[in-house]
Amino acid sequence: MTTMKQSPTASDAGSSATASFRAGSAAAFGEAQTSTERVNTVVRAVLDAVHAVIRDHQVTYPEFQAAKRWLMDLGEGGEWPLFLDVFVEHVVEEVAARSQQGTPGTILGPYYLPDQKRLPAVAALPARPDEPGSTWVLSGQVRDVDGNPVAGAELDVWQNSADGFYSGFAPHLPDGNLRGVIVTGDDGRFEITTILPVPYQVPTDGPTGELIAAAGWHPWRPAHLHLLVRASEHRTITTQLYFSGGRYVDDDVAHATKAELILDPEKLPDGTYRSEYDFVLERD
Ligand code: MBD
Ligand code: FE
Repeated sequence: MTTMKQSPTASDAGSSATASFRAGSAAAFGEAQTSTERVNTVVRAVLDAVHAVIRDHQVTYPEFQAAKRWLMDLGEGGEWPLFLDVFVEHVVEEVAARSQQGTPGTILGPYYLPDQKRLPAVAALPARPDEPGSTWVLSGQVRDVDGNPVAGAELDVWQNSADGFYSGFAPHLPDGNLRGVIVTGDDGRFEITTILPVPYQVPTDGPTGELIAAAGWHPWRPAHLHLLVRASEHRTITTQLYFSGGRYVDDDVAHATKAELILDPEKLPDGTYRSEYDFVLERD
């Protein structure tokens, strides 16, 4: 047997995120049916913007070659999903949000995995027997825009563990850890027991981390719980919940926080945390 890899690397996360994207797990949004005219318009505008940067900033040949090398590394490291979701997705979401009602959405990110364990309305997320972290119970109700409870709605949730990694993208975590699909009861309610997520650091040992360091930025996202909330005949909400006062909640490298998505959990005498949050779905 070969030795077990202990510390997760950028390439573990990167290649898994690329494989998962190719396998269609991000097809939540579907892929564009596009026209020659649309490609011409949008790609022309992207190229024009790049050309303008080169002119305005007098980009040199060595800088052009460094950019080419870095882009090649980004692909070879499997980090296109990570890079695009951190630095670009928030604007795509901002445009999509203009035509959406109900609970605000935010970015999906690179670490969603479909087909996780289905759980009843009151459930604990799958975790290791000795899962480190502070116990957190998130309860609430899924309603439609008219205030009616939505029975049988699915909350497909995922988060990092206390050491900052996502299962499926780090070899030391069991598959399905801190992931699950909670199904609301007749009253639309749910109660999920898990641990508090922690801030997420973009891997520093890959090309995205190399760029962040080279530019003097920081690689952190605030602690967050990801959710897809879906129900038949309703628009699926892709969102995340954050924690007030938490590190990076006002300085997310991925620019994906929204005031309406920030929780202030109550700490109980036994040291556990509780939050209430209701989701509002619009009809298809
Ligand atoms: C994450 O955990 C994440 O949520 C996003 C959007 C990008 C990188 C890592
Ligand atoms: Fe995340």
